[in-house]
Amino acid sequence: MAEGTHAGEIDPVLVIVPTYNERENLTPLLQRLHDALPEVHVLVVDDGSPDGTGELADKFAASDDRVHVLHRTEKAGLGAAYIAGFHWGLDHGYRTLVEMDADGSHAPEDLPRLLTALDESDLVIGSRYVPGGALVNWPKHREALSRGANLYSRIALGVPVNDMTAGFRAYRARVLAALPLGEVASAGYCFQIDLTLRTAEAEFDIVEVPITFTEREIGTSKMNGSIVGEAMVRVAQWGLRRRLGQLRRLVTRR
Ligand SMILES: Nc1nc2c(ncn2[C@@H]2O[C@H](COP(=O)(O)OP(=O)(O)OP(=O)(O)O)[C@@H](O)[C@H]2O)c(=O)[nH]1
Ligand SMILES: [Mg+2]
Repeated sequence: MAEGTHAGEIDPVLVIVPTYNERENLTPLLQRLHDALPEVHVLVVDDGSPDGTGELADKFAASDDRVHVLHRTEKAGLGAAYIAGFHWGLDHGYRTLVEMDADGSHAPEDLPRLLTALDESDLVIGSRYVPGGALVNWPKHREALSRGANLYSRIALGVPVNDMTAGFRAYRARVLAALPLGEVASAGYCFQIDLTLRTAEAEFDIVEVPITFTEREIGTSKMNGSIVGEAMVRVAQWGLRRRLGQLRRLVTRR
């Protein structure tokens, strides 16, 4: 057992990868991940992908103890897949839980830096929008949408994080264990804003480390208008709640 590991806790890191129709991307992802970090365990959370991603993941799991698969029956969104993955990871005693896309946008080679930064914090966000962060091949309209969403969220919520929608992150298990995961209803990338806000409000330490984000080369994006709409409405509601709370505290202090 490694130093600092308590009984019942597993030292390896769990990388949770939600998948929907990512068959072509899964093999290179697992290969690169285990080349970069041979020790990490992976949990593929597949929502019954029609293209057979789940079956391919099962094949890897059958021959590699580091690979696990959670099958869910229908496409229920990124947020629900991660919540299920978090519960699985916490139940199995992992001390570090990583979020990572399957589409190659997040470079496994960046993960060691995220994990090193987690020694000094509770949540590490792989950030596109801090010095050293980079975007490769991302269409201008997607970058504009992402930067706009982050600016809007930062102003509405007042949380000092530059890349709140980022989906490449490392959490200490104790953060996720402390958050009311059962209450998280956000489905799309708003899920990332939601958990950032909850982590900040619970006063855990958050740091951002720069990453290079690369547009997917294979497969199709699951981003759509309803995902953007969900984020705009929810962030406005959270922002209002936070501002009213601040106002109330200001008034009652007098
Ligand atoms: N299990 C599960 N995974 C999903 C679902 N929606 C998206 N994913 C996965 O979540 C990750 C991110 O989804 P993407 O389609 O790449 O969405 P995105 O990164 O926000 O958008 P792009 O920048 O256009 O790629 C990928 O690994 C997807 O396969 C879902 O409903 N269920
Ligand atoms: Mg993507």
